[in-house]
Amino acid sequence: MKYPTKTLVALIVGTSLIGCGESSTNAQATDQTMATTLTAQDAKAFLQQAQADIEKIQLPSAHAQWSYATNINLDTAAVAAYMNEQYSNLIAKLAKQAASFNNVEVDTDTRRQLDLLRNGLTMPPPQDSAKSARLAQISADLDGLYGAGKYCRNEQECFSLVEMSAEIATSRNPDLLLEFWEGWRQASIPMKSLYAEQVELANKGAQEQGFANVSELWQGQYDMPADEFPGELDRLWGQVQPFYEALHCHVRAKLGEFYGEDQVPQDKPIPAHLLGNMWAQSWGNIYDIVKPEQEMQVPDVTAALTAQGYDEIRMVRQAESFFTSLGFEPLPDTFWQRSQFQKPDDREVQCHASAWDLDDKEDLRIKMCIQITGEEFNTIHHELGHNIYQRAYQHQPLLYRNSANDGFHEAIGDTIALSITPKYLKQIGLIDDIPDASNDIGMLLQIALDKIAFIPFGLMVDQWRWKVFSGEISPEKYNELWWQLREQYQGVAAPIERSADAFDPGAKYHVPANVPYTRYFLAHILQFQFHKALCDIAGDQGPLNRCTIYGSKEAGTALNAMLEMGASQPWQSALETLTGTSQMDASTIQDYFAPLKNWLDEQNQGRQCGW
Ligand code: X8Z
Ligand code: ZN
Repeated sequence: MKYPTKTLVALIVGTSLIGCGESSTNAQATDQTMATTLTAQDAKAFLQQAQADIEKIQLPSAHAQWSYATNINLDTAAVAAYMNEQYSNLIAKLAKQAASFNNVEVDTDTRRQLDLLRNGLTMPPPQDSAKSARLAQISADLDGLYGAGKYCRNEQECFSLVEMSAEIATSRNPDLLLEFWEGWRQASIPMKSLYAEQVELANKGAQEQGFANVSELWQGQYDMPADEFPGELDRLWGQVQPFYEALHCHVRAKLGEFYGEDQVPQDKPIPAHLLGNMWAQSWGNIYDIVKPEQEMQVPDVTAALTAQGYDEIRMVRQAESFFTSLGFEPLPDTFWQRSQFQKPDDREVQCHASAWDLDDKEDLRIKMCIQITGEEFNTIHHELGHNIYQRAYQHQPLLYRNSANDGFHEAIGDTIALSITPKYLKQIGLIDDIPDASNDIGMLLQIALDKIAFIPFGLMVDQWRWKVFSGEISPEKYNELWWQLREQYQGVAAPIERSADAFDPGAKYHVPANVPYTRYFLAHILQFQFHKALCDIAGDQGPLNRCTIYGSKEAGTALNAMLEMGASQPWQSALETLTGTSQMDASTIQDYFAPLKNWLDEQNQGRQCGW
């Protein structure tokens, strides 16, 4: 997982430590927790030792994960699985020891660190060494199946996910769209039994840690009682839902006009292969189909990048310059030497974009298979946001080297990308003129297709996993529940009947990679709150969709003040530091898109919305 591969969150999937083989320092930590009467001082000593032990394994573990992700083969898989196992075993052991201080009176800071350690694993290994080894092997295998996955039309013609995604973005041939949509989902069929086995093993690990199951562990990461968190998500979704339904209604109507209402029935969910994205999670690629009738000028970043001869590195340099314009340090030379920007053609790699901090010092990297498109330009900003965050909190104690909550990590680069407005594009010479206000509906629609369409997808992925991990759903029902939730939240349906062995959740990276997904839902709410706060600080008076914080040192300083806190305070305090409020709140989204909502409501008059 790559954003902070080596932070606790990532460990989960990611790394591991020196097996059960214990260093003398480890033994000391263990002895302390076995003492009969534990004191606050013991807790502090334990935490200090625990962090030293974790630090030692993090670096080799991160290197093993990097090697695997950038060169998928039998050998790198074995090393990655081994290091993951060692690392997870260490954290699991320390988490149990941390729990022995549950009834010891300690200061707030110590309690927070103990809790972070107790909750630190995404997929906790069972104590039984055969089982923990199996769990690590399954994780590596699932990762590899996804990374090396492809669809072969026949013996000669195979397509990678990157190639099929590019076609799904631009092709308007429904037969080809369907072929690739279905083809990619063949790659996840072999994952199903592995996934089910993994659920059993990780739940066992969670139970040994005192949790009912992995879902409870995942829901307990948000500085509020675990059982209140789902309700918080429902509240936020409720703020966005009417807008989403208006967007859905318009998009379905336009798709119906384009492909015919027999292909896109107007009272049913939208077939998932027609939305310009392999997972129907962001719809910006079909802007041309759903755009307003009235001609509108909307910057075409893909065309501008191509026309100006941008290559992968220049795109990353351009993104870096946004961050330096805010006062952040340039990325180190090693970033440019060690990152993977392009898909190598001599080996299998995990193309899903990620950002890495290998040593909590200067070894920052990204791993992407960059395409020269506006969408990828945004993703580069997304990834650099992770790197900038990682660097900002690197002086915190190890257990605080993470974001305030995982949604914050995902929101920073996206926040910067919200500043890629026409004004900014003109400043960097990518466009010549700033379209006037009469074009705003087009521009807002383009952004809503990416950002608002995403929100219910960002929510449903873990609604599925929570039910899987809690045991509410058995493997025979995995796929059925997936499509039930896709319909319920997104109003999107499988275009063809799914076979009994299909495992469509596995076709989405974060499922085989075990990266929790609620973070992206939160990030899509938070990034608008951050953008508004930063625009205010930068003194931008105009509408939010036209604001860019480019060049504002004041905005950069304010952002950095939140980033450098890392996870040292509850996220509510970090949020307040930047925005003045301690609540996640989608009313900024409502304000940002208000003119578009009115326009959609007008378009939808006389249409039957809903599904
Ligand atoms: O996985 C990502 C990033 C890496 S953390 C590229 N994203 C989610 C996805 O691709 O599904 C960013 C948006 C949502
Ligand atoms: Zn990310």
